[in-house]
Amino acid sequence: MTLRSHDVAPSAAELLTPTPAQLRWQRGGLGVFFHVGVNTFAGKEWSDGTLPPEIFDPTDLDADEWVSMARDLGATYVVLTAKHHDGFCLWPTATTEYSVASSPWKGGKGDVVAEVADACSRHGIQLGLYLSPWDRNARQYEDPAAYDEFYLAQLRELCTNYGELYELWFDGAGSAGREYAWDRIGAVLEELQPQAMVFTMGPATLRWIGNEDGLAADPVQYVTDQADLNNYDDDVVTSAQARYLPPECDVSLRKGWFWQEGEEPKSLPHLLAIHDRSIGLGAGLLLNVPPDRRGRIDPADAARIQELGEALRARFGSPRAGRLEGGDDAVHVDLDGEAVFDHIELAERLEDGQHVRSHRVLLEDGAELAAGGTIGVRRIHRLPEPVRAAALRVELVGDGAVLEAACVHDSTGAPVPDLTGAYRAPTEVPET
Ligand code: FUL
Repeated sequence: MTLRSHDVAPSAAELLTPTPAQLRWQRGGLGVFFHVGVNTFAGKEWSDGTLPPEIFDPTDLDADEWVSMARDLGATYVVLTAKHHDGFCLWPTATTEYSVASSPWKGGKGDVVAEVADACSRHGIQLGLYLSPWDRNARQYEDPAAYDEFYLAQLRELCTNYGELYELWFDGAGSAGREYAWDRIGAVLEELQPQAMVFTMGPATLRWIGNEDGLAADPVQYVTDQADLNNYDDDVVTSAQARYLPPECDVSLRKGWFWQEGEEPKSLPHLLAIHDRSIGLGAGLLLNVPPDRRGRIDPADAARIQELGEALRARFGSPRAGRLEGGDDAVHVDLDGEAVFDHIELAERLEDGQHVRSHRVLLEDGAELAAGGTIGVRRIHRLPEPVRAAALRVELVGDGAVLEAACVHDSTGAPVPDLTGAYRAPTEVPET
């Protein structure tokens, strides 16, 4: 499979620098994923397109609750599974009867995508949509030319009827070896949603981090010529030329992506570790919080998300910004008087590409506080213990590297991440 640029024939240099939309997305950092559909009502992670639409019947669907939870957590966007691999559409599409229009929910007059889109505009949150290329219900699927038309029609509906989209999530699962009409898909996006970010496949502007654990690892390179495609096999997408393609880390609050009876949310220390290993390393984080059979957030999940929001605010809510002085490869950071801190946050200037290959943070007497590889849009170092200092020195290695910002945080009393946990998301193909 081939990656293509979203832009019309960008130059080689342009390929290595972010578009304004990519930079905006990177600065946004955190998103919340909502997996909901027929699977929610069948206790399944994947289904094969034969579950009856009648089982989709949330008793109390409240998209406002979902989106306000995301906003309170500090997310800048949400992504909703408008269509998962089973083919069931959460909007009343003209392309298939396998949709909410054939369900009892709201007498077949409901539209989950519209409810989430409306809640997003009320709460000032951006909307992303997941439209699975793999479709196990569409009778056209085995006829690629016919399926391409069907899929393009679905994409047009989503790109036309729900306002500005922030991200299109093209999930690679189930699609190994299959080519879709990416040129035409790219043209629809150019025409209808030119600012939307595109996840991993086709005219991608983002790439999957390569696991479903929510974990990046230093170095986090924004320029690459390949990206992993899905969690279940080794398929990768490659492009002839390396290009700017920042990573998104996706992970579910629970074991599964869809709400399942008996599953528990991850612990707060685990979620904080995920935060530090994704956002803290300059990647994006898309955290899944699956609505339950009522169409509400499970109370245990809602409580954990609230705890997470409070913990993040306790750690990062009152930054002390530093004033940067001096040269490009050794920057003096003036903290405007003595500060006690146990986190240091750095940001690199990215407008003309990612340049920092390694860096160190020192006290004025030369004692090293932290060191690492890439910085990118944000790099957070947690110190083993609090430090008192009025200034720092940041040393950068990398041609053209420029430090854009530095600040410190004091997280005294805030919960600590559990960096010892060896949690891995399942990589076996789910039962259908
Ligand atoms: C995977 C899918 O197979 C899962 O069901 C889920 O949607 C996850 C985000 O992506 O590839």
